[in-house]
Amino acid sequence: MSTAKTPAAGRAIRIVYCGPSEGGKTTNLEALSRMLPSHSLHKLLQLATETQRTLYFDLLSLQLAIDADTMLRMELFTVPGQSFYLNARRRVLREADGIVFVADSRRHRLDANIEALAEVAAAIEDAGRDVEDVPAVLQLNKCDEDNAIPHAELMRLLGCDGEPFVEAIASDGKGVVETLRLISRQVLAPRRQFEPTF
Ligand SMILES: Nc1nc2c(ncn2[C@@H]2O[C@H](COP(=O)(O)OP(=O)(O)O)[C@@H](O)[C@H]2O)c(=O)[nH]1
Ligand SMILES: [Mg+2]
Repeated sequence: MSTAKTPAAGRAIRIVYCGPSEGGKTTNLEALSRMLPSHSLHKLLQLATETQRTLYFDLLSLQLAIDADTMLRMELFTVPGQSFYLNARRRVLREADGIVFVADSRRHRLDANIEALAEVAAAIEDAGRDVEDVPAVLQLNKCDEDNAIPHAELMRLLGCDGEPFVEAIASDGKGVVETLRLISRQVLAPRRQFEPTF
């Protein structure tokens, strides 16, 4: 009997990692590409395939088995914090199914976080979408740093009290899978009963 799974119809689920430069977006994808295959024993996660760098973003393609017969493609992108061209940013955000905002917890990066967050919100609205309607997760990265702002204070300063967040040390792989799990749940839950097991 064949164990081949059929790909789900339609395009891949797209998750965009945004945030200030040097916050740890690329590090998230690098950590996932290392960590996910070791979780492949779990039924829902088949494999993490490739990373590739382009002018505009990093891309990590994943395939998830969402039930016994169906594979779902998921693409994780990063968008550079500064040098990202407006049109490309709009296009990526227009097509995003979910957003992970990677904040840099270091106190001296607070303004950069606030600026990047405002820029993402503006780009979503430029793309004709309502910020409230786009599934989003905040990752508070670099919480290992001495001058990291405690999470409750940082969430308040970002104007994000009550929003879902994950504390992370992406360079150690901490909080990285949790972040993907949280955004996956938000993106996929409305479509079907889905509980990621990675
Ligand atoms: N201390 C610390 N450094 C980190 C963490 N995450 C990423 N970095 C480092 O921060 C730098 C910038 O990360 P990068 O992923 O390139 O940032 P990007 O510009 O958002 O893609 C790199 O030197 C990473 O190794 C973390 O959680 N803690
Ligand atoms: Mg990067």
